[in-house]
Amino acid sequence: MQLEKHQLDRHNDKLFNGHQRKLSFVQEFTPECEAIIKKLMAFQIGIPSWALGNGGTRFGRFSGAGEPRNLEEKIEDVGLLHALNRSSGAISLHIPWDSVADPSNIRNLATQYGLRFDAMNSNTFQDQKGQEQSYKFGSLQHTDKAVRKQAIEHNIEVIRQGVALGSEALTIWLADGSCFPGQLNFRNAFQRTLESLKEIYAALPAHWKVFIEYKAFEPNFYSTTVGDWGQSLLFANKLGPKAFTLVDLGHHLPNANIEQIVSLLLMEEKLGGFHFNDSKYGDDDLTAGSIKPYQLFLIFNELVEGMDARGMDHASDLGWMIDASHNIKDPLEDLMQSVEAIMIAYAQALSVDRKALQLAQQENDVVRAQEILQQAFRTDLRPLVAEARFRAGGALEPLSLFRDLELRKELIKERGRETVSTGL
Ligand code: PSV
Ligand code: MN
Ligand code: MN
Repeated sequence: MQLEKHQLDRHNDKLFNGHQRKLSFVQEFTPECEAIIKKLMAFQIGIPSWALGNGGTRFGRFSGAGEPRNLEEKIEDVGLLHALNRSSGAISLHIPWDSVADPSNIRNLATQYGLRFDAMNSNTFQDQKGQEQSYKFGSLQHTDKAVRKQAIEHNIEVIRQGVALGSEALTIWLADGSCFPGQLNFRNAFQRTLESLKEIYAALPAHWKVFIEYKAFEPNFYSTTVGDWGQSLLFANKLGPKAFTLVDLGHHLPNANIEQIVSLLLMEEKLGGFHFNDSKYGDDDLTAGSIKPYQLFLIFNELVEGMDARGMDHASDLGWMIDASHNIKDPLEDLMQSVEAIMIAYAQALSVDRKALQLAQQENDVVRAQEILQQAFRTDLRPLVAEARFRAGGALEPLSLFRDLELRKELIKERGRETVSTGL
């Protein structure tokens, strides 16, 4: 299903005057509006192929109707999102949940929707049908060489598929760890994982990156072999210049200071990318910005500061992806909300008065420093985000257009009510 130009135009025409009034107000009080709008227009967030259906929880799954039934339809969904918000110009695949039978067809289809392929994700946390070795006791860390070999080969196969699609990064998230004290020797597990990662690293094409995603808990509940940013950074440093740490916001112990982690990883030139989501308790995979919007802003504040200090390109030097799961919301609506929240946090971080903040920090003026940050956070910059979307050819209000056109109903007509999308 394609969004028609006349549908977009009608929507934008209807909202244009109100939008202009809000925009002029923001422009009056926000210096550098034009520069912010340009940066917002360039900023794209990768959509995970596994978040286009209702994942449910381990207690149940309430199937959503009209979900994509294959990779082609997932690309169609992300294409629709991108047509609405012009900020979702990439899709991140998970292998083998996504089966790429004909890469050149899939690549052409994505190009038609203006999409590129973000990081490829491997999966050695589940056993697949017909698989020889089991990952019950880990994959790259496994005590049995045959299991490690199988997991290494899978990752190399994912790189191969990614090359065919034009992706340039591999994200490795390992469920490896232990459930009970004494189950494994931490050092040996680390060393075996490192040896396995080295083999995968050696298979990376010259311009590729590998992202090592860490997670403190789940599905192993006593130890995780890549459990935090320290362990991920150790692996990345030992592997070499193409290896980086990936930060998934839901993978920390409660109250971790993620913005500080981000700042130091950037300083070490080892921050590779993000999985955006939000959480209250654990790896909840909720809509970005739905629980802790101030944290999201503080993370972007460090990103903008740290990337500018190193002369990095905001849009292309890191991998920006969402990692979410849906239980009760329409996945496309939820993803639109996440993208919007990320863009708002980014816009607010761009609007921080950096010079004044540096001065306040230098002078230990704690109150002033807080005022500067909160001034940016409490300013409603949604008109700038909408303007960026509008100038890029998107909808002023993507979510209301999606609802007004009853696009989910259209998808149900095409795909039916009983649909199950692959993923979590
Ligand atoms: C693990 O919790 C994770 O965050 C990793 O990124 C996985 O690949 C993803 O979720 C999808 O299950
Ligand atoms: Mn993740
Ligand atoms: Mn996760």
